Amino acid sequence: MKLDFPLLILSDIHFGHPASAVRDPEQLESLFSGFETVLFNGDTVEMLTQQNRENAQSQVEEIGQLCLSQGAKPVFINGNHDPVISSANHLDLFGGSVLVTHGDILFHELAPWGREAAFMGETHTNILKKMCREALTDFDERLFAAREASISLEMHEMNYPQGKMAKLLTILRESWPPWRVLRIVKYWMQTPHRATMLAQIFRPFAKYVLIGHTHYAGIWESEGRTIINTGAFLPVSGRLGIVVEQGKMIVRKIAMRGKKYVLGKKLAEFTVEDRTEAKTPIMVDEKPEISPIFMPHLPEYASTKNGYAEVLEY
Ligand SMILES: [Mn+2]
Repeated sequence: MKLDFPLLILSDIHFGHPASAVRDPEQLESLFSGFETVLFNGDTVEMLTQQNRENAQSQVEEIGQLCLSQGAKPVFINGNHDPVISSANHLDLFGGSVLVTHGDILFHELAPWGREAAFMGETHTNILKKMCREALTDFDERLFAAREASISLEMHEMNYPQGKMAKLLTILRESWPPWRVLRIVKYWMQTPHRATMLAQIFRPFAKYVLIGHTHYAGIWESEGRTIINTGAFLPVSGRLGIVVEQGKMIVRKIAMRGKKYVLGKKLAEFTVEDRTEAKTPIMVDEKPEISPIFMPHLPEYASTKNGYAEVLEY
Protein backbone atom coordinates (compact mmCIF):
# COMPACT_ATOMS: atom_id res chain seq x y z
CA MET A 1 0.00 0.00 0.00
CA LYS A 2 1.39 3.38 -0.97
CA LEU A 3 0.76 6.05 1.62
CA ASP A 4 1.10 9.67 0.62
CA PHE A 5 2.55 12.29 2.93
CA PRO A 6 1.78 14.34 4.87
CA LEU A 7 0.04 11.66 6.87
CA LEU A 8 -1.79 12.02 10.17
CA ILE A 9 -2.03 9.19 12.71
CA LEU A 10 -4.88 9.15 15.22
CA SER A 11 -6.29 6.36 17.35
CA ASP A 12 -9.14 5.30 19.59
CA ILE A 13 -11.88 7.67 18.51
CA HIS A 14 -14.34 5.07 19.88
CA PHE A 15 -17.07 6.76 17.91
CA GLY A 16 -20.41 5.41 19.09
CA HIS A 17 -19.15 4.63 22.60
CA PRO A 18 -21.19 6.47 25.25
CA ALA A 19 -18.02 8.09 26.66
CA SER A 20 -16.48 9.09 23.32
CA ALA A 21 -15.47 12.75 23.12
CA VAL A 22 -16.58 12.77 19.48
CA ARG A 23 -20.34 13.23 19.26
CA ASP A 24 -20.33 14.08 15.57
CA PRO A 25 -17.62 13.12 13.03
CA GLU A 26 -17.71 16.70 11.72
CA GLN A 27 -15.80 17.65 14.86
CA LEU A 28 -12.79 15.93 13.27
CA GLU A 29 -13.01 17.76 9.94
CA SER A 30 -10.37 20.42 10.66
CA LEU A 31 -7.95 17.75 11.84
CA PHE A 32 -8.12 15.96 8.50
CA SER A 33 -7.61 18.98 6.27
CA GLY A 34 -4.16 19.47 4.79
CA PHE A 35 -3.29 15.76 4.91
CA GLU A 36 -2.94 13.34 2.03
CA THR A 37 -3.59 10.37 4.31
CA VAL A 38 -5.27 9.89 7.68
CA LEU A 39 -4.32 6.67 9.42
CA PHE A 40 -6.79 5.46 12.06
CA ASN A 41 -4.83 3.18 14.35
CA GLY A 42 -7.68 1.08 15.72
CA ASP A 43 -10.83 1.44 17.82
CA THR A 44 -12.20 4.08 15.47
CA VAL A 45 -15.75 2.79 15.99
CA GLU A 46 -17.54 0.22 18.14
CA MET A 47 -18.30 -2.89 16.12
CA LEU A 48 -17.98 -5.69 18.63
CA THR A 49 -21.55 -6.84 18.78
CA GLN A 50 -23.88 -7.82 15.96
CA GLN A 51 -26.32 -5.09 17.09
CA ASN A 52 -23.86 -2.24 16.63
CA ARG A 53 -21.99 -3.58 13.61
CA GLU A 54 -24.37 -2.20 11.01
CA ASN A 55 -24.43 1.17 12.71
CA ALA A 56 -20.64 1.14 13.01
CA GLN A 57 -20.29 0.37 9.32
CA SER A 58 -22.16 3.52 8.35
CA GLN A 59 -20.13 5.52 10.90
CA VAL A 60 -16.91 4.29 9.26
CA GLU A 61 -18.25 5.39 5.91
CA GLU A 62 -19.16 8.77 7.34
CA ILE A 63 -15.66 9.26 8.79
CA GLY A 64 -14.09 8.05 5.55
CA GLN A 65 -16.22 10.42 3.43
CA LEU A 66 -15.30 13.30 5.69
CA CYS A 67 -11.60 12.56 5.13
CA LEU A 68 -12.12 12.42 1.38
CA SER A 69 -14.01 15.71 1.44
CA GLN A 70 -10.88 17.26 2.97
CA GLY A 71 -8.68 15.67 0.29
CA ALA A 72 -7.28 12.96 2.56
CA LYS A 73 -7.35 9.23 1.96
CA PRO A 74 -8.59 7.33 5.03
CA VAL A 75 -6.68 4.19 6.04
CA PHE A 76 -7.99 2.03 8.86
CA ILE A 77 -6.09 -0.41 11.05
CA ASN A 78 -8.00 -2.96 13.15
CA GLY A 79 -8.43 -2.45 16.86
CA ASN A 80 -9.98 -4.78 19.41
CA HIS A 81 -13.22 -2.78 19.29
CA ASP A 82 -13.32 -2.77 15.49
CA PRO A 83 -11.54 -6.01 14.52
CA VAL A 84 -13.26 -6.23 11.14
CA ILE A 85 -12.85 -2.63 9.99
CA SER A 86 -9.83 -3.45 7.83
CA SER A 87 -7.57 -6.16 6.48
CA ALA A 88 -4.57 -4.47 8.15
CA ASN A 89 -3.52 -5.20 11.73
CA HIS A 90 -0.33 -3.18 11.43
CA LEU A 91 1.71 -1.04 9.04
CA ASP A 92 5.45 -0.67 8.63
CA LEU A 93 6.53 2.81 7.57
CA PHE A 94 9.96 3.97 6.32
CA GLY A 95 11.11 0.46 5.45
CA GLY A 96 10.28 -0.83 8.92
CA SER A 97 11.74 2.04 10.93
CA VAL A 98 8.27 2.83 12.23
CA LEU A 99 5.80 0.17 13.37
CA VAL A 100 2.17 1.21 13.63
CA THR A 101 -0.26 -1.15 15.36
CA HIS A 102 -3.22 -0.71 17.67
CA GLY A 103 -1.51 -2.33 20.67
CA ASP A 104 -3.98 -4.98 21.86
CA ILE A 105 -1.32 -7.59 21.03
CA LEU A 106 0.71 -6.22 23.94
CA PHE A 107 -1.45 -8.08 26.45
CA HIS A 108 -2.46 -11.73 26.46
CA GLU A 109 -5.99 -10.75 27.52
CA LEU A 110 -5.87 -7.94 24.93
CA ALA A 111 -7.66 -5.59 27.34
CA PRO A 112 -6.68 -7.06 30.74
CA TRP A 113 -8.49 -4.16 32.47
CA GLY A 114 -11.76 -5.03 30.77
CA ARG A 115 -14.64 -7.03 32.14
CA GLU A 116 -14.18 -9.68 29.49
CA ALA A 117 -10.48 -10.21 30.29
CA ALA A 118 -10.82 -13.77 31.57
CA PHE A 119 -12.88 -14.87 28.58
CA MET A 120 -10.49 -13.12 26.23
CA GLY A 121 -7.38 -14.66 27.78
CA GLU A 122 -8.87 -18.13 27.56
CA THR A 123 -9.91 -17.67 23.95
CA HIS A 124 -6.51 -16.27 23.00
CA THR A 125 -4.80 -19.21 24.71
CA ASN A 126 -6.93 -21.66 22.76
CA ILE A 127 -6.14 -19.95 19.47
CA LEU A 128 -2.40 -19.90 20.20
CA LYS A 129 -2.50 -23.59 21.18
CA LYS A 130 -3.55 -24.50 17.67
CA MET A 131 -0.61 -22.66 16.10
CA CYS A 132 2.75 -24.19 15.26
CA ARG A 133 6.02 -22.74 16.54
CA GLU A 134 6.79 -20.95 13.27
CA ALA A 135 3.42 -19.25 13.31
CA LEU A 136 3.89 -18.21 16.92
CA THR A 137 6.97 -16.22 15.97
CA ASP A 138 5.37 -14.64 12.90
CA PHE A 139 4.05 -11.14 13.52
CA ASP A 140 1.16 -11.31 11.05
CA GLU A 141 0.01 -14.65 12.42
CA ARG A 142 0.14 -13.38 15.97
CA LEU A 143 -1.78 -10.22 15.14
CA PHE A 144 -4.29 -12.36 13.34
CA ALA A 145 -4.65 -14.60 16.42
CA ALA A 146 -5.28 -11.57 18.64
CA ARG A 147 -7.85 -10.30 16.15
CA GLU A 148 -9.59 -13.68 16.18
CA ALA A 149 -9.81 -13.46 19.96
CA SER A 150 -11.45 -10.02 19.69
CA ILE A 151 -13.93 -11.26 17.12
CA SER A 152 -14.92 -14.12 19.45
CA LEU A 153 -16.28 -11.52 21.88
CA GLU A 154 -19.11 -10.95 19.45
CA MET A 155 -20.60 -14.28 20.55
CA HIS A 156 -20.02 -13.43 24.19
CA GLU A 157 -22.77 -11.60 26.03
CA MET A 158 -21.92 -8.02 26.89
CA ASN A 159 -24.04 -5.20 28.14
CA TYR A 160 -23.18 -1.55 27.83
CA PRO A 161 -25.12 1.13 29.68
CA GLN A 162 -27.72 2.72 27.42
CA GLY A 163 -29.79 5.90 27.43
CA LYS A 164 -29.32 9.36 28.91
CA MET A 165 -27.13 8.34 31.84
CA ALA A 166 -24.96 6.07 29.69
CA LYS A 167 -21.86 8.30 29.83
CA LEU A 168 -21.92 8.69 33.61
CA LEU A 169 -22.76 5.02 34.14
CA THR A 170 -19.90 4.01 31.87
CA ILE A 171 -17.41 6.13 33.78
CA LEU A 172 -18.65 4.74 37.11
CA ARG A 173 -18.58 1.20 35.78
CA GLU A 174 -15.08 1.62 34.41
CA SER A 175 -13.73 2.92 37.70
CA TRP A 176 -15.33 0.26 39.90
CA PRO A 177 -14.06 -1.53 41.97
CA PRO A 178 -11.41 1.04 43.03
CA TRP A 179 -8.48 -1.39 42.71
CA ARG A 180 -9.36 -1.70 39.05
CA VAL A 181 -8.00 1.82 38.59
CA LEU A 182 -4.72 0.75 40.20
CA ARG A 183 -4.52 -2.22 37.87
CA ILE A 184 -5.08 0.02 34.89
CA VAL A 185 -2.19 2.22 36.08
CA LYS A 186 -0.06 -0.92 36.33
CA TYR A 187 -0.83 -1.77 32.68
CA TRP A 188 -0.01 1.81 31.66
CA MET A 189 3.37 1.47 33.33
CA GLN A 190 4.06 -1.86 31.64
CA THR A 191 3.12 -0.68 28.16
CA PRO A 192 6.37 1.00 26.98
CA HIS A 193 8.45 -2.04 27.96
CA ARG A 194 5.97 -4.40 26.35
CA ALA A 195 6.02 -2.36 23.14
CA THR A 196 9.82 -2.49 23.16
CA MET A 197 9.75 -6.28 23.57
CA LEU A 198 7.22 -6.60 20.78
CA ALA A 199 9.57 -4.74 18.44
CA GLN A 200 12.61 -6.64 19.65
CA ILE A 201 10.98 -9.96 18.83
CA PHE A 202 8.89 -9.22 15.76
CA ARG A 203 10.24 -5.95 14.30
CA PRO A 204 13.91 -5.62 15.31
CA PHE A 205 14.47 -2.76 12.83
CA ALA A 206 11.71 -0.60 14.23
CA LYS A 207 13.05 2.42 16.09
CA TYR A 208 9.53 3.77 16.70
CA VAL A 209 6.45 1.90 17.86
CA LEU A 210 3.21 3.84 17.47
CA ILE A 211 0.24 2.52 19.40
CA GLY A 212 -3.05 3.53 21.03
CA HIS A 213 -5.27 1.08 22.89
CA THR A 214 -4.34 1.73 26.54
CA HIS A 215 -5.95 5.19 26.51
CA TYR A 216 -2.89 6.82 27.99
CA ALA A 217 -1.18 9.25 25.66
CA GLY A 218 2.54 9.84 25.86
CA ILE A 219 6.04 9.47 24.48
CA TRP A 220 8.53 7.11 26.11
CA GLU A 221 12.17 6.36 25.43
CA SER A 222 12.51 2.68 26.20
CA GLU A 223 15.55 0.49 25.65
CA GLY A 224 16.77 2.18 22.47
CA ARG A 225 13.32 2.67 21.01
CA THR A 226 10.70 5.39 21.12
CA ILE A 227 7.15 4.40 21.99
CA ILE A 228 4.38 6.85 21.16
CA ASN A 229 0.83 6.30 22.37
CA THR A 230 -1.74 8.55 20.71
CA GLY A 231 -4.21 8.13 23.58
CA ALA A 232 -7.94 8.22 22.95
CA PHE A 233 -10.95 10.45 22.41
CA LEU A 234 -12.20 9.48 25.86
CA PRO A 235 -12.07 11.29 29.21
CA VAL A 236 -8.74 11.40 31.09
CA SER A 237 -6.68 9.62 28.41
CA GLY A 238 -5.13 12.60 26.63
CA ARG A 239 -4.90 12.54 22.84
CA LEU A 240 -2.13 13.09 20.34
CA GLY A 241 -1.81 13.30 16.58
CA ILE A 242 1.35 12.19 14.81
CA VAL A 243 2.19 14.07 11.65
CA VAL A 244 4.37 11.97 9.35
CA GLU A 245 6.26 13.62 6.53
CA GLN A 246 9.22 12.60 4.42
CA GLY A 247 11.99 11.75 6.90
CA LYS A 248 10.27 13.06 10.01
CA MET A 249 7.51 12.67 12.55
CA ILE A 250 5.98 15.45 14.62
CA VAL A 251 3.89 14.67 17.68
CA ARG A 252 1.21 17.23 18.50
CA LYS A 253 -1.44 17.51 21.16
CA ILE A 254 -4.99 17.46 19.92
CA ALA A 255 -6.75 20.59 21.08
CA MET A 256 -10.24 22.01 20.72
CA ARG A 257 -11.28 25.13 18.91
CA GLY A 258 -14.95 25.73 19.56
CA LYS A 259 -16.51 22.32 19.10
CA LYS A 260 -13.90 21.13 16.63
CA TYR A 261 -10.66 19.26 17.17
CA VAL A 262 -7.45 20.76 15.82
CA LEU A 263 -3.75 20.00 16.05
CA GLY A 264 -2.29 21.90 18.97
CA LYS A 265 1.04 22.24 20.74
CA LYS A 266 4.04 20.43 19.31
CA LEU A 267 5.45 17.95 21.83
CA ALA A 268 8.29 16.36 19.91
CA GLU A 269 9.89 15.99 16.53
CA PHE A 270 11.86 12.98 15.32
CA THR A 271 14.07 12.51 12.30
CA VAL A 272 13.21 9.13 10.85
CA GLU A 273 15.74 7.12 8.94
CA ASP A 274 14.45 4.95 6.10
CA ARG A 275 15.50 1.35 6.65
CA THR A 276 14.48 -0.06 3.28
CA GLU A 277 18.13 -0.34 2.27
CA ALA A 278 20.04 -0.63 5.51
CA LYS A 279 18.41 -3.05 7.91
CA THR A 280 20.17 -2.65 11.22
CA PRO A 281 18.44 -4.06 14.24
CA ILE A 282 18.13 -1.65 17.15
CA MET A 283 20.27 -3.03 19.93
CA VAL A 284 21.17 -1.56 23.23
CA ASP A 285 22.99 -4.51 24.74
CA GLU A 286 25.20 -6.74 22.67
CA LYS A 287 23.28 -9.79 23.75
CA PRO A 288 19.74 -8.57 24.29
CA GLU A 289 17.72 -10.66 26.66
CA ILE A 290 14.72 -12.02 24.82
CA SER A 291 11.72 -11.55 27.05
CA PRO A 292 9.23 -14.43 27.07
CA ILE A 293 6.34 -11.93 27.02
CA PHE A 294 5.17 -12.86 23.51
CA MET A 295 6.63 -16.35 23.30
CA PRO A 296 4.02 -18.87 24.43
CA HIS A 297 6.27 -21.79 23.45
CA LEU A 298 8.70 -20.78 26.21
CA PRO A 299 7.86 -22.11 29.67
CA GLU A 300 8.55 -18.68 31.22
CA TYR A 301 5.63 -17.23 29.24
CA ALA A 302 3.11 -18.11 31.96
CA SER A 303 4.81 -15.90 34.53
CA THR A 304 4.68 -12.87 32.24
CA LYS A 305 0.95 -12.94 31.73
CA ASN A 306 -1.66 -11.20 33.73
CA GLY A 307 -2.97 -14.13 35.63
CA TYR A 308 -5.80 -15.73 33.70
CA ALA A 309 -4.58 -17.92 30.91
CA GLU A 310 -3.22 -21.34 31.59
CA VAL A 311 0.26 -22.45 30.60
CA LEU A 312 0.70 -23.43 27.00
CA GLU A 313 2.57 -26.66 26.73
CA TYR A 314 4.56 -27.75 23.74
MN1 LIG B 1 -8.24 -0.97 22.01
